[in-house]
Amino acid sequence: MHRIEHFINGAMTPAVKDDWIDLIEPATGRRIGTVAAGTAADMDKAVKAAQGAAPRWAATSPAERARVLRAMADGIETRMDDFARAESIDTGKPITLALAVDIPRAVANLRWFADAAVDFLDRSSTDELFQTDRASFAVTHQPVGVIGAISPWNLPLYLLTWKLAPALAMGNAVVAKPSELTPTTAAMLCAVAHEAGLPPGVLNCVHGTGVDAGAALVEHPMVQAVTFTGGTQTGRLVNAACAAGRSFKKVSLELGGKNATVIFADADMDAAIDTAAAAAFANQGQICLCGERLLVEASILDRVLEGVVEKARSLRIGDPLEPSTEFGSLISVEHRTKVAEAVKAAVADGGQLCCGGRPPCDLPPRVSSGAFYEPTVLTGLDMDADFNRNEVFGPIVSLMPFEDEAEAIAMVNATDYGLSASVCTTDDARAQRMAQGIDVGTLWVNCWLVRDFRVPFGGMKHSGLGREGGDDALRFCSESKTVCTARGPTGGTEGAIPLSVPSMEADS
Ligand code: TXE
Repeated sequence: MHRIEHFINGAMTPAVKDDWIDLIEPATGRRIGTVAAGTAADMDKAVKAAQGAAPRWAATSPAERARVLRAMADGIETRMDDFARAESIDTGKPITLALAVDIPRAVANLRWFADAAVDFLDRSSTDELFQTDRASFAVTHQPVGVIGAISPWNLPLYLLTWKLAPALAMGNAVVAKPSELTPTTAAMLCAVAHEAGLPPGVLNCVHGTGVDAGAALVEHPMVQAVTFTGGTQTGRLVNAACAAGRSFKKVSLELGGKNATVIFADADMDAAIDTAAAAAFANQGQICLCGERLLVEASILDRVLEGVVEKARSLRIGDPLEPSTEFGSLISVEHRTKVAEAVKAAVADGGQLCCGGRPPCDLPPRVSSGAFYEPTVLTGLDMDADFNRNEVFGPIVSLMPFEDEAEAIAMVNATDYGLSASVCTTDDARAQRMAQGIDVGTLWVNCWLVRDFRVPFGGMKHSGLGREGGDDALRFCSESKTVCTARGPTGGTEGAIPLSVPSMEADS
């Protein structure tokens, strides 16, 4: 049993109120510990600690900040197995996935942004200098101050470090609010940061529910920017709160998706089926980029259906801590109920279950009470059925036929979301036309979930606001300031717009 406290000003800190949230291992249903149920009072302490530490950290050289971030990455890497085990226990994901993706990616986030910030600030000092005959302009990027980072439960350490690495590397102090369902690796990260020499107050972590701790972070007047990954409804509340205080906060929202995988008859069929199955079932379907819709050219529908069902049935479901397990538990019994209800409603709407649609029955004894749900394949639903429009966030895929490119594009776009899509085709010109027509932040051609740190990541429509990754993240974590210096003895105002005209001042 472990007990997780807040991390404030460089130390594990008891909560102001003696309130605790039970931590449940989703794969077993057992209580494995407790986490502090933070309140506005805890958040205020953390934000003030961050505010106090921010100026010194901002004044530290980018190279020194990069050194500390790399030391944090090393600290996680040396404890890779402990981190992966903790992530698997908290989330129910297979430990092999945590070892192959979640934790290595957290290490890479810290290392990549450490170097990227140095490079960005260096490039900016030469690339963002502009001259006219009247003046020279220099653009600088200074830290924002205190950044609030709110992260979800599906990829806990991966997404937390994705947010705090650019923030810290650019010289900001951070207050993190990890998901109350999966706080363990965040607490371990704070210990690693301390060992790595991150000065007290630069990274703080307050645990607790979204409505208490999360809302208090977003509403705190000393927080200048909020980066949030979570559900679309919550994102709406966060966005409103960021505009409601005395000043506008910068806000970055990575929200849900109802992504489609599109398979044309000319695709490499085996590879396309692998891509569609991975997109549907990875992390038990709990990734915002998962493909819950599978659009298939009508002539190959039966073949793709057969292939995806075979993949779904072949996944080894079991104890997430067993290295042979490929498919683990959902995040909670409550979430499984939500997923099961979405499937029930889909069947009532005319959908046919081709496999899955229930919890597995032959689980090993240790995990027999876990929140498992079989990989599920549905067909026969109309494009505008609820299931095909709303994010379910579970291991379910709905197959639908299309006749031609135009129909495929219309179907991909027929949701309020616009995060990502995958198109499988061997026709490059067709892939280009699809890319033109589809409204998403990321389109994959003949692949899924291939990522590169340098490219922007985010969604259109209800999938979010802004972009993270690469320079976009570094710009979000800084304020641009332009210094315009007059050239020549006249002060450079000759011919300039006469800003001192009273009527213009009145207009502005
Ligand atoms: O997410 P929430 P939930 C989607 C997915 C899922 C649904 C709900 O469809 O079924 O969202 O999941 C904090 N102010 N995604 O309820 O509530 C919360 O404590 C500030 C997609 O778990 O959005 C947690 O730290 N913060 C997704 C974080 O927000 C608040 C990943 C996310 O929780 C808050 C997860 C508030 N008022 C769910 N309320 C993705 N995009 O990958 C909650 N939080």
